[in-house]
Order: sequence, then C-alpha cells, then structure tokens
Amino acid sequence: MNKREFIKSGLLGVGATLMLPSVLASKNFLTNDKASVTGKFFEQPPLGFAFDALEPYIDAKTMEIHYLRHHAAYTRVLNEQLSKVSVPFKSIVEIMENISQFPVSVRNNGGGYLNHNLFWKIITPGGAKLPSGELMTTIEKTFGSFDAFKSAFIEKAMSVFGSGWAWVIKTPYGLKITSTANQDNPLMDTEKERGIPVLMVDVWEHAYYLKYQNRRKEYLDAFWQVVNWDQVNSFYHLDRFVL
Ligand code: MN3
Repeated sequence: MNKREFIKSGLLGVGATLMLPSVLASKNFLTNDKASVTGKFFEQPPLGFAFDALEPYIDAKTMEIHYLRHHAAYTRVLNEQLSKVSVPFKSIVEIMENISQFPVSVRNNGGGYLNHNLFWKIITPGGAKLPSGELMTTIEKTFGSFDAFKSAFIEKAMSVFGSGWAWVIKTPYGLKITSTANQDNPLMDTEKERGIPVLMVDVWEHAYYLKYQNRRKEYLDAFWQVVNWDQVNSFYHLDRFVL
C-alpha cells in the first residue's frame, strides 16, 4: 500500500470516528473521499444557516467574510500543507492529537480548520437558550451557578491577549474553562490543558470587529443568544476521547 492508498483507506476507515462519532464524523465534515486523487484531504463543511441568520448578534458581513475567506483559507492552506508532509494520519482529530509532529503551518491551518468547524456547530439561530439536564447540573455544580459559569467564560475570553479562543473542555477531572492562542485547541498534544471541546468562542478580531470594533465584551455578551445548547450537550456526552 503506497502513501496515497494508506491515507485514503485511513480517511475512510474507522479511525475517522475515533473521538467524534456523531455530527462530526459525517464524510463531508472530516474528510473528502477524493483526497487520494485531488490532494484535497479535508473540505469545508456547509455552514448550516444563512450568513444573516444570527443577526443582530453576529452580523451577516462578518459571517460571510469569516466563512468564505478566513475559514476557506485555513482549509485550502491545510490541504496544501498536508500534501507535503509524510506523517500518516487518519482524521483531523488524529492530526490535532499528534500536532507536535507536524509543521507549524499544519498546526495553524489545521487548528483554524477544525476550530471553525466546531464553532459553526455550536452557534445557531433560535437555539435553546439554556443548557438542560445533566449538562446544566454539572455546570451548576462546577461553577456555582449558570451565571457564574457565563461570567467565568467571558472573563477567560476577555483575558486572551491578541488572537485566540476560549473553551469549555471535558476532562477526567470535570469541566474546565481554558483558552488557547492563535488557532491552537485543547485536542493538541502541545497544550497543557487538554480535553474534549464542549463549547468555544472565537476571539480573533475578525470574528467581531466589523460590528463591535474593539468592544469584545459586547460580542461575548451577545454570543449567548446564538449558542446551540443541543450541540454543546452532544459534545459534552462524548466519552471516547482518550487523553
Ligand atoms: Mn475565526
């Protein structure tokens, strides 16, 4: 089996569902079965809602540029860079988990690719406005109350200096709020605080500057109006990821 055949069989194999069996494991989400002939290993998943669907909380122009230019560029450059590396991989998650073995260009663009895939999933027009069931109970137990949790998450997101992300991750020790720089994420083996991403927010200026300029806090306050708690709940119940 040559390298291309290995990658193709790997992409289509069970390894692709190692950690994210539900929404993320669909073929369009993680992989592209034309990869072996086109060199296009990963494709940008469809957004799932119109650019203007999150108005007035996230404006249409920001969504359009964010998806069509920023996310598309991470996807394109990731594919270009992966065609030059010899490290085998079966899924984007596996790349993240072994990112220390890849060039920094794969770290930046692969992180940018996956982080936005996740982010588009956890925002939605008209989603449930609060978590429910076990997730809500766990949040209240961990952080004292849902409001205290929101404040802690916003505070972490405000503390990111420059470009990065804030996260809620599921760890063997419970839920934790963390942040990463640039396009790093809590799946990467380069991160000190690792876990299953449950909720995340993009605090790169490109995520909010057109509407909110330097007022990151207003963007973060508005963010709660578009959180897809059903999806967050699904991420929370994943347990197949092994640290
Ligand atoms: Mn972004």
